Parts: sequence; C-alpha cells; structure tokens
Amino acid sequence: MKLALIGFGQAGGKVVDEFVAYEDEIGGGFVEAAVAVNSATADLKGLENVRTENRVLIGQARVKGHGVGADNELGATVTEEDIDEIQGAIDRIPVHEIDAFLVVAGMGGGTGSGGAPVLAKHLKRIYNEPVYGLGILPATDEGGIYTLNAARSFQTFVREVDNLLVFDNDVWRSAGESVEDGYSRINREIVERFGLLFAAGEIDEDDDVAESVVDSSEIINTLEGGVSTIGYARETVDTGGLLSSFRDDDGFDEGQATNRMTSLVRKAALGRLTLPCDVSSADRGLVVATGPAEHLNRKGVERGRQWLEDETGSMEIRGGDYPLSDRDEVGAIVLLSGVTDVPRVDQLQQVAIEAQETTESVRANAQDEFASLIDTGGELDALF
Ligand SMILES: Nc1nc2c(ncn2[C@@H]2O[C@H](COP(=O)(O)OP(=O)(O)O)[C@@H](O)[C@H]2O)c(=O)[nH]1
Ligand SMILES: [Mg+2]
Repeated sequence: MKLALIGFGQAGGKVVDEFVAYEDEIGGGFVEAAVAVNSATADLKGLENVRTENRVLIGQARVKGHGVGADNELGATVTEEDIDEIQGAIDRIPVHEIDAFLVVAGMGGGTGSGGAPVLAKHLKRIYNEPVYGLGILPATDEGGIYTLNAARSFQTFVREVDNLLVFDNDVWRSAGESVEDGYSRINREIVERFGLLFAAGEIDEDDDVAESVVDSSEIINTLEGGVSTIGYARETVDTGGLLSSFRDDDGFDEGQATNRMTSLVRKAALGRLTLPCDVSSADRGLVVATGPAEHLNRKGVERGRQWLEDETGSMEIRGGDYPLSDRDEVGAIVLLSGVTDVPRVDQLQQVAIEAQETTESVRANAQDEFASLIDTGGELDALF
C-alpha cells in the first residue's frame, strides 16, 4: 500500500530515512512521500534520504533549532503552534494517491513523543485516509523521564490514531553494543518488518506469479483499531545451482514447501515480536508469505493462517503472498492487531497512573501549604 511517512523527532526521522532506503532496496513502492519534522536542526541535517524540502523545522521561535530536550509537553506545544509549517509539507503530498498516513516517533523523548499525537489528531480532522502510528518504546534503562514520557505519549497516541503499531527498543537491544550501532541495527529490523508488510499491499498482480497477493484493503481491515505487533521469521532457500535445477526437473517438492511455510508462520508468531504480547489476545491477524514465487505455496500459507486462527480464537485472520523474485530466502510476516494482553503496556499504564497520583498529591500538598500560608498570613495580619 502507498504511505505518506512522517517521521517526528530524531528516532522518527531516522526510521523514516531507513524506510526510504529499504523501499529502494526491495523495489517496494510503498513510500509515496517521506517527511521529517523536528525541533532540532542538527537531527534534520543528519538525515540522508528524506528530501531537504520535506524536512520541517518547528519550534524555532521558542527553542531556536536546539530541540526541546526530553520535554514532551513543550514538544506538543511547538507542534500545535507550528502545525501550519507541517501542513505546508503535507500539502505537497498527492494525498489522493496514498492509502494511509504513517506517523513514526520515539515515545520516550520530547519532540516525537509530544508532537506525534498532536499531528495525528490534526491529520484525522482533515483527511479521510487512515492515520497509523509507529511508536517506538524506550529501553527501560534509559531512565525514568523516558519511561514517563512514553507512558503519557502512548496513551494519547493510541487515542489519536486508527492503529498504533509498536516497536519496543527494550526487547531488541544487544549487550555490548554501542547505542549508535544498536540503533542502526534496530532500525533495520524495524523497516524490514513494517516495510515488508506495507510493500506486500503494493504489488501489481502481474509483477510476478503470485498465488494470492495481499492487497491494501486487507492490511487496512486488519489494522482496524487498537495496538499492533509484528513477528517475522525467514529461512534461506536453494534458488540456483545444480541441485535446484535437478529438483525442478523432478517437480518442486510441494510437501516440503508447505511444511516450511507453516513452521515459519509459527516461528514468526511465537518468536520475538516487535511488541511482546500474548498472541491469543489478538483480535485480528494477517499472515504474509514472502520470497521467490515458486517457494510460496498456497497450502502452507493457508495452514499457517488456520494455525493462527486456532491460536487466537479469532475469525479475522487473513493471509496472502508477497513474491520477491531475486531473493534466496522465504519468510513469514505475522501481523497481530488489537492485542490486549501486553505486559509492557500494563507497565506503562501503571507508571502513568502513579505519575498522575503523584501530581495530584503534590497539588494537594501545595494547596494545603497554600492554605496554611494564608492561615499564617491571617495570623500575621492579626499581629500587625
Ligand atoms: N529504534 C530507535 N530508537 C531510537 C533512535 N533514536 C532514539 N530512539 C528512541 O527514541 C526515544 C526518543 O528519542 P528522540 O527520538 O531522540 O527524541 P525526540 O527527538 O525528542 O523525539 C529515545 O528514548 C530512544 O528510546 C533510533 O535511531 N532508533
Ligand atoms: Mg535525541
């Protein structure tokens, strides 16, 4: 499907930048437009693939291009104030040609965390196209302010978008890796999963001999609401050389291809998800088989799809192919949508509630103190 990608803040911009590179690499055709919004000039300058005229600096009057730090309330404020600047860039997108907007942001910082929900709300008011969010959760060791920002932003972002696709940095870190190396590896993992999903809805029927291609309406219907997560598993296949030509003569091994695809679907769903959750809590699902057309067999996808139906108890599990001809691997993408049993989200909600309680008790204390000051004031008045 065709997307207008809008990267908000540093993480958002970098991931959108990477999406553009990935689309180019796989010839995916799912990026209709790519925009980056930030309050920090340096972050916008650091991008490679987002066109210069599509980089929007906001909050200049307040922070002069230096960013809002980790202040996501300021991030929200400068977005509201400069929404016309952002709209200016969106006006250049041929919106009638897109299937959806995708607003990408790290939830733990300031600009993206505060601004992405504001932008999503704005887009929904103006356009009919679905507005999806891709929210990146901070690693837990980043510290309290990041978690608190994420807790608040997550709640708001979920409410403003048609679906919030989530990636949790915390479960994708590797020990002994620098932050920079870590992010470039992680960003690649992000765009592979979400990129393959969106590219799958963008194939021409005659691009390749697909058995049953996924179309954008199937992705849109799966993303009907709530929170989503993706699983992905792949395996190298023999696509050339003596052995495969021998086997082609012999007839392609259907049984083997079926079994392989079925286990790839299970591995994808039960392996590391972008947001770990209880698979059975998913409301809807989509299974996409990727790889060389001759390795994508309908029976395998169908068995995998049925397995996911059993696993989730959902009647809304869709399935299809995304043929990628010049690849030596087959893969399965499993999109789980409307998931409810998500430990990380429970944890963030708890943090948000505690923060709310703290704020209230601080306010109550302040009121008491104020009241006692007034009382004291009264006594003082009486003295003089
Ligand atoms: N996956 C990923 N996460 C990032 C990257 N950069 C920052 N983050 C995460 O995003 C959060 C917000 O940081 P940042 O995007 O710099 O904040 P902002 O610029 O104020 O929106 C951080 O707490 C990290 O968890 C990145 O390149 N990739
Ligand atoms: Mg940053």
